[in-house]
Amino acid sequence: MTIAPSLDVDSLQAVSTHRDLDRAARRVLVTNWRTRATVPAAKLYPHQWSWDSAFIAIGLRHLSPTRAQQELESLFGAQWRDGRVPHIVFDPGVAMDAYFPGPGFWRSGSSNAAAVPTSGIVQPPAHALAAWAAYRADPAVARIRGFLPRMYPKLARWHHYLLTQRDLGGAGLASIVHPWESGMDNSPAWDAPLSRIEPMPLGSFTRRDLAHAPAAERPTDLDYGRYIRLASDYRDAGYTDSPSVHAFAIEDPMYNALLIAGEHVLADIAAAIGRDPAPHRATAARLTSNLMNRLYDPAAGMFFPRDVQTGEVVRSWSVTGLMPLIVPGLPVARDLVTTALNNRFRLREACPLPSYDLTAPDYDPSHYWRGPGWVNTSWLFWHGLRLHGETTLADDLRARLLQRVHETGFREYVDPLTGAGHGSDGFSWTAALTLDLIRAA
Ligand code: 9WN
Repeated sequence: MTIAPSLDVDSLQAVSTHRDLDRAARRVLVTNWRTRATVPAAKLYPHQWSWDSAFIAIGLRHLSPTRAQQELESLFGAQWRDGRVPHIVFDPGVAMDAYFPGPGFWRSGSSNAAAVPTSGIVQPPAHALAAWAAYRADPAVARIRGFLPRMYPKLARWHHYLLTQRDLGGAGLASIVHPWESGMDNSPAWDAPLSRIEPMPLGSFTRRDLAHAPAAERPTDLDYGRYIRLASDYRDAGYTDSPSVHAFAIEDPMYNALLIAGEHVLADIAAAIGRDPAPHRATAARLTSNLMNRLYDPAAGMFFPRDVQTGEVVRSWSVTGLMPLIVPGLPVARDLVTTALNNRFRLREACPLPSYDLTAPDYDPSHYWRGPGWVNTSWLFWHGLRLHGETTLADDLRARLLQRVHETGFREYVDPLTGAGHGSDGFSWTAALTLDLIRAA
């Protein structure tokens, strides 16, 4: 006689919750798909964004491995001749003024072979991880499409750009040169370095974001004035990278952690297509040691960004400082987990992982990157927990994230303590990573 495995009430509920969520997540991804890529959110972000596409591909692979590959291929189709992957690829079919700053502001010209209009700054390098995930979803299809042999040189050039042109501190780490490049635009970590920037006068530009999101949740006009000043100075310098051009230059922990994790993956990709993986492994090892020496504070058990202009560490407890958990072999993984468990981030209760220190006086649960949680950084931390054998914590985080999304919907960001949803609804990476978490069981 065979005995059917019994499921308790909680497990049965989880199964049906996951089935509903899975269906709803797929619907968001289908709705937000345009001709060759997915928009982050239909109204607020009507073009293709760089690191969004990486997270979207990680989820999209469960729906269609081919589409996941196309998502990355279309982004890299707009790669610049110098190797950079622009943070926005504009859809020429969308009104020029639907998003500010649009193509007319950036004037990317023929910087990429396809002459597709793009922005001129970059975003965190999550793409190698995404490409490997898309490949592994269906290696046979990927092989027929020649996906890895086509993507590998592009990914390698992208990393090369960051490792060379963006080593502005000369210490072997990549620098971001605009808060938008961090992906965590309005993080309190950027307040001090940004305060040195002369803002562009109000009235010299028109914001579009406030038509789609409450002003109290978005960056202030003063912040925007500084964002636009930095972007126009970079543009007017012909997008040249040098410490004299970049008044804002930061070595960011998450940015570099993604680059290191990406180099590990590039080694795997190189091996899979018969190329030499050794240089990527060597780069990953060198960068890990630079990350530890430059950005880790052992007394705090935390990574902090470093301001390249002043040489000083920015002691702001932003979630970026926990993200190096995604680095394979990180020597301080356990200490980082301990930090995530303390009152500042409350890993066991707060969900998604707060973007900023819950105990800070300026913690704000509904203000862009100044407190609320995002599913992408939580997903990265979950990935890091699994990588370092913290299975119980990883499973617990996964279950609570899925429950949160079930209750709140596919929102852009969420109050980590109350679960109140904010920003866009039908947000693509929330849906994509939810799908991935469901399928990870
Ligand atoms: C500027 C698209 C992007 C995300 C960023 C997020 C936000 C843009 C904005 O939206 O940034 O790039 O207009 O605020 O901060 O992480 O990639 O979803």
